[in-house]
Amino acid sequence: MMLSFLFVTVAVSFISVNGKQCRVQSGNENLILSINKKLLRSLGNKNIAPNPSLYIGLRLSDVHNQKTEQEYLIRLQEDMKEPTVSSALGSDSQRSTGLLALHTLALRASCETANSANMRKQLQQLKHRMHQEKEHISNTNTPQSNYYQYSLGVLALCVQNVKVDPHVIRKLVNEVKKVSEIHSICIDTLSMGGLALQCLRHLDAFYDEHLNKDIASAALKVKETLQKAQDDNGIIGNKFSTLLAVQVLLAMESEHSGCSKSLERLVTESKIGTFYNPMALSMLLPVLKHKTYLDIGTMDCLNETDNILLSAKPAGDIQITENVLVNLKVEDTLNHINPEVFKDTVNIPKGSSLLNVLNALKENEKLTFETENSLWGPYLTVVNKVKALAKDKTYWQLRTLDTVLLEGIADYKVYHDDTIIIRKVRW
Ligand code: B12
Repeated sequence: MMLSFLFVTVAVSFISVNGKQCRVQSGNENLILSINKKLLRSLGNKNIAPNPSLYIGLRLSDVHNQKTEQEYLIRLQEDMKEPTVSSALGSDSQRSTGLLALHTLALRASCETANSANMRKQLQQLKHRMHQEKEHISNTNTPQSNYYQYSLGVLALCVQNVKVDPHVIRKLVNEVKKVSEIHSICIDTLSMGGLALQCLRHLDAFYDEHLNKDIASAALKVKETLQKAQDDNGIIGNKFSTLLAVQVLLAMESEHSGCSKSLERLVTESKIGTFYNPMALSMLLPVLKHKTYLDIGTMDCLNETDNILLSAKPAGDIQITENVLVNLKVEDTLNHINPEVFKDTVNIPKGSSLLNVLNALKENEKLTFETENSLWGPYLTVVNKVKALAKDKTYWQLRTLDTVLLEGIADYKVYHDDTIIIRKVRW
């Protein structure tokens, strides 16, 4: 009896000591502060719709610039009042499930509680949307949006202790179990599912034993799949999906989670400037602060600091003098008769983005294209009048000769002799 007590004590302390290892090593405080400042500065762009993820990332930090965050919250609230969002393709559409969920999480991160009229309305809307999503899955086998957004919806309700419809949960559990078994999993989607499931584990009083068991085993499956996907350098999927995967490992922190190796890698990548897209920064800052989206539910906004000062923006890049040659091919693989849409070589200043390349061709009246604004930046939707739309489950894939780009048109920087292929494919 005494021996088994001793064993339990030792085992528990081993887990907690090991758990604590998933922390950024000391000496990186200035790096983390500079990331916090970059994210705060990114709020200044008034030309694009406010992004709830950026606000959430900042709220999960332990240091703040209250005025900047407060002003952004006002912009977010104004935006939430808009019933529809305008699309670059000319039609007004309803706000996506993911955006609705992120707005709800942002509102909670501002410490608006579940009883406020504002929040009640938001939660009601989200519950209704999740019902529609669930029906859509029943009828077509896929959500109206995608499983990443479906999971975000569950998460946003769950962190506020709102009972999520068991049928909605069941669909998430099934999907997570299914995708964990297949080879080409989308790590981001699996991670968001894992966060939602981990949150649901704390709401077990709402559900029967059978569902609780399934939630726990699906959450474990996510953790195991992420651990299996982790490479020797700590990358899980790719550099960007590692951001969310680390959140999951942090949220499920336990013995040998592999979390610290990936966290260390994120620190290294941060030092070499891999993460500059505000969306990536908003997912990076919480994990550097050892926080996850699950922590939003317990935020009380009391005794917060207000000590981040934003000095003038640091000087921009050095003047570019050199030019580079870039080959661009546009193909519509779904058009078997005439797949080649466009082909040319462009002479462009070094350091240009793929968007700069497309703009240069547009200015010379060689090519036309359209984009739609998204949380990650401009999303390419139409090239030379050929549309690739979500409703048809097609998209313009950005690739080189042998790899798929890890960034969008505004972020990817072309280099000399680069060959970019923009290919219409199905997803
Ligand atoms: C689902 C998804 C897709 C779907 C979107 C279709 C759909 N309706 O489901 C498909 C397969 C088409 C797709 C395409 C691409 N994706 Co994608 N995608 C995602 C995922 C898993 C979820 C997006 C989402 O629903 N967000 C929630 C909602 C609320 O946000 P949203 O901004 O309104 O969502 C829309 C946009 O994000 C847009 N979108 C999707 N991917 C991308 C990528 C970029 C760069 C941009 C600007 C927009 C965009 O589609 C979303 C749905 O309408 C994210 C993962 C993540 N962590 O965000 C990756 C992610 C955003 N995608 C990524 C990438 C790289 C791409 C591609 C550039 C891949 C490629 N080489 O072609 C292309 C975009 C090309 C283009 N035409 O501009 C990266 C972005 C990393 C970065 N640094 O920019 C992510 C983070 C995945 C990853 N870890 O690598 N994607």
